[in-house]
Amino acid sequence: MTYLKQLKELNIIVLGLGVSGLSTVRFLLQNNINPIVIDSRLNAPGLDWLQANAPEIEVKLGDLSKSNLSQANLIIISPGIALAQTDVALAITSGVEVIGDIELFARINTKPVIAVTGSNGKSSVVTLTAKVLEKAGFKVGLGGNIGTPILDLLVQSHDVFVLELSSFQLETTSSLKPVSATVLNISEDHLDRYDGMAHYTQTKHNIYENCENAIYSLDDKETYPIKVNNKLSFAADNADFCLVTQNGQSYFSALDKVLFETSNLKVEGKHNQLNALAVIALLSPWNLETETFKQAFNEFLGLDHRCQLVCSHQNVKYFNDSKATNVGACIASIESLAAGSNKNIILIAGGDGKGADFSTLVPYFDKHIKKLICLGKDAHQLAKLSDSSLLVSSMEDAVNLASEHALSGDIVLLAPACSSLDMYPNFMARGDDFSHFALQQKAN
Ligand code: UMA
Ligand code: ADP
Repeated sequence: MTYLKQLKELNIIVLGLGVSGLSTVRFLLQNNINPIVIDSRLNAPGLDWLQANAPEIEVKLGDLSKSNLSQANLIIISPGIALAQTDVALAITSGVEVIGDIELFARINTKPVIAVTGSNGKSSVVTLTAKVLEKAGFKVGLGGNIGTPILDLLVQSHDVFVLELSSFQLETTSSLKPVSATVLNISEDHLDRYDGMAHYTQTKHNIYENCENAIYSLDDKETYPIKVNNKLSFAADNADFCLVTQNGQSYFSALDKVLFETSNLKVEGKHNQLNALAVIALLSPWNLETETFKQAFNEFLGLDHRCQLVCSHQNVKYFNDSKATNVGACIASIESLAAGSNKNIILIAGGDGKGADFSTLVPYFDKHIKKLICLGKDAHQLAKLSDSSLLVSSMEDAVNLASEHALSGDIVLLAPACSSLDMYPNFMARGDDFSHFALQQKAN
């Protein structure tokens, strides 16, 4: 019996009605399976769609303890809800199987998969990987944490899937068999959900289970795969996929073969070169032409809200890196824009730190930050770390203050080291707000 047929026999709860929950419901309905839908929010995002398109579906909203999760044979849980949530944990103890949408996809999908996780660089790496594959003529399904829920893509025909996976999604995924998989890097994130770094790291390592080729960062021991036979490393130096210098020029190199100059990669910064090496490594089982990588690298201009130049005004550049939602990303951002030992950056940071220890930022603040402008829930915690810090209560004040302090040649950078959810619906809305006020400086 196929897994879809087995599902028809089960009493299924879809828990969470956000982007992935709604996609799971749609997928089940397309296959004539009617789940019960439960969400702790009274105004769950997918409610309008459900009421308009499938009013027959039973929906329970509010307090999960009143929803009797243990009545199900299978719960398909949204990534935003932890397995440790009391009612979910009780259901698991009473024998209910709990999986996520990625696991459901893995049990049904028959096409090759490339899977990417890590604390930073996931979206950049999956997007560039997909671009290279498309250039080579493949029909690519790009989804997961990047925003397109993967079950939406399963209904279309694809040659290969490229998945961005968060630690939340990897908590509930066990059947994925990626051709290549990577943990790009590990730095502090989501410590409000995990019992420390070891727990967070271990969850990320689920991506290597059953993978054919494990791609890891030679410079980051926390990414080293343990059980996989085929391992390939990437790093600036001495790795299977690395950078080499010839006649004063820097080149990408793959398994001792020099490919092409790194200047073909149009996105800047060392972290983007490492991401590009990871892309080349992930795609090594496909044996693509070097020219294909070169062309795709030339055409990839980066994603919005990732170290994106918004405008330049009186020789001050305004960069939106709203996606720098943790300490590691903030450091990468500062390092890629810093001008030697000049303190040329006015940094806007703050938001919800998700339980992170901000102290690793101090050397970067001391070396490169002219003024630190802090806002949001954890503003005070960040402000304590620099003598130059100023507190504000809105993005408008943050950008205005930054502009007052900026001199010709300086950079105003939004790289919050925090999630946006204390003030905005998502990191895009925060980035748009910053860009709006940055452009207003130009107009004034
Ligand atoms: N929530 C409740 N009650 C519920 C269900 C959810 O309060 O019953 C809350 C969650 O705690 C969370 C919010 O609602 O704060 C959204 O959770 P969700 O599981 O409904 O999220 P989706 O809308 O399905 O979006 C999810 C991913 N979100 C999370 O993991 C929190 C999206 O990643 C992803 O793009 C989408 O699935 C498609 O796969 C976002 C994200 O912030 C971008 N990811 C984190 C990150 O990148 O750091 C992991
Ligand atoms: P993710 O999807 O993991 O959040 P993104 O590709 O969206 O990663 O990049 C978010 C931010 O993280 C970037 O703007 C940059 O500041 C930082 N970043 C990207 N790649 C790396 C990397 N390899 N190492 C550290 N930081 C990175």
